[in-house]
Amino acid sequence: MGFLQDAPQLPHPYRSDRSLLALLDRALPAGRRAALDADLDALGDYAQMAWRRAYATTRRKPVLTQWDAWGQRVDRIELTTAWQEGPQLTTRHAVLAAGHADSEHARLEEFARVYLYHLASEFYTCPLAMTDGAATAIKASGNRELIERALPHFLSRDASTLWLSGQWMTENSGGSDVGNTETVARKDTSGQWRLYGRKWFSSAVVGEAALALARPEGAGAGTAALALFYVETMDGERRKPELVVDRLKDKLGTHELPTAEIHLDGLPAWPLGELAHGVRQVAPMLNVTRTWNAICAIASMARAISLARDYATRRQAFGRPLIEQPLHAQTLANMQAEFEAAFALAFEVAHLLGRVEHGAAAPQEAALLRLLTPLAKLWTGKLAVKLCSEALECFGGAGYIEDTGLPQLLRDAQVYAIWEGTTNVLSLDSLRALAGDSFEALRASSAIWLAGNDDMHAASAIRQTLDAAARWLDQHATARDTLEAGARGLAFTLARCASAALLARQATWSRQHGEQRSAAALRRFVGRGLDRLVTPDAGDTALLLG
Ligand code: MFK
Repeated sequence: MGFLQDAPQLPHPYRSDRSLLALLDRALPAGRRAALDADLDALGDYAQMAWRRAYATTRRKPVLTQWDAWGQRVDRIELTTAWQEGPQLTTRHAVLAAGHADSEHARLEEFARVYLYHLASEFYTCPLAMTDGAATAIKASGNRELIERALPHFLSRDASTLWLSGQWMTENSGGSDVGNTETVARKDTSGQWRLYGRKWFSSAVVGEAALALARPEGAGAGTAALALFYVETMDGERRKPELVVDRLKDKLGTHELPTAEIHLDGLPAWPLGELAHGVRQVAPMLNVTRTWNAICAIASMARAISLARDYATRRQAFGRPLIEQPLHAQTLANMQAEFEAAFALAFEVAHLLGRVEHGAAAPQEAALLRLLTPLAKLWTGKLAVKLCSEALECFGGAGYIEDTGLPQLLRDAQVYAIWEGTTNVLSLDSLRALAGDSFEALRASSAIWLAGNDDMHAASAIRQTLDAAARWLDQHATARDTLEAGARGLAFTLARCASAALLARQATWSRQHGEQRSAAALRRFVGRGLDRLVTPDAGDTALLLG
């Protein structure tokens, strides 16, 4: 036998992740930090086992059986192994329950778990995200009856009582433009609301409940007339007959996730609150699932970089390991710097969410959270694709071969930029946030994050770029089309500034603890430029599209 290449090995996802360890050591009180360790260690063990198992087993997809042998409609979905393990594992480690614990650190502690678990979960994290979002929206509605009925199930620490919730918004007529929703809510003769319509992307159809947008019969057109309803999908062991699973989607990635097209044919439903402004009511859910999206995106980046770095120590080319080749080392270091900045932003959103929810936040932090949530979601979604693609290239041809497990990383990463709002929809959402006082909150917070950091070049680049963004906003404040056309550039600029300032805060702390890497990440990240502002020329755009 000739030469055989060593496969990449996955270092322990928790114990080897210096970014996560440093963040938790910095942000959590010692007692909470210590209490978290066992769950994170176990989830890291599971992630490492799942990566090894993926090598040894043939990948499967969920299978929908619509009819049983006797002609009965059953719509049964057989799930893959990680999905079968999901309820036990996630309730044992309190993945969802942790996020709703009575502490300002609850969300940080939850999302540390999510970050470690996500890649091993085969996207079981998708229905978990929606369940978390539904719990948050139901709490925000103040609907006591629903809070008492659903939350003990959604946040259960016991797999036998766990319920998952879906989020049924997307329809053929309205993906981003949810205001086009065609699903109708109609009261039956007994006064029970029932939903009629077709939902086009339902990723948690295996769940026991869902939040669904529908238009009460007779209400007007548009977003404001939509209402938000709570539904339950099961009648004991059987799916309710008023919920019909039409088919499972054939997707580019996330193959283990049974995304379905469904019909609602009179499914009983209960309004969360008033029978209008459903999008406003579902917004807390959207902001939570967008946070999940960002954390899962950085988990994909961490996995891709971890494997590429390990492989670079095993693979020799031109007489030395790849990691000693200057250009390869440079490529990996650039990836690491971009990742560390995105990591800082995504976890700041998680931590802020907990602080705001528990009334521990300073007044400006709620406005800051409103802005950073879409920024983190949109930027990490794009960056995950870029870094996973770059990581595949680090393996040469092997990165293009299915049974290395590597192409799946890239295919799955593409979903982050689409789910829960595309990059453009999120860029426009950041304009919504900027209409309030979130820009000033970002400026003030950046100054706090930069305090004590001795990287004067980084501090001045961040300040100057924020000034340029403020000027850009002023200049285009009344030209709505230009503002929208440049919204992506603005959003990337603000995301990069916020991330750099957060990285500076981490670097200051890390230096005090004898660690120089975050400072290097900051220098490298800022060196790659913060300003992505553009003022598109409408005439050129028209010419290019003509
Ligand atoms: C593993 C990771 C797991 C991740 C989960 C995966 C799940 C996958 C399944 C899906 O992808 S489901 C589909 C996701 N779809 C979307 O995310 C919808 C994309 N479209 C938007 O986000 C639009 O911006 C939106 C529908 C929310 C609003 O568009 P409109 O129709 O122009 O509404 P409008 O009038 O601007 O906003 C209505 C109200 O909501 C306003 O409040 P008021 O009624 O008080 O004026 C807005 O301020 C408020 N609002 C909108 N977005 C908000 C928000 N409030 C807070 N936060 C937000 N983000």
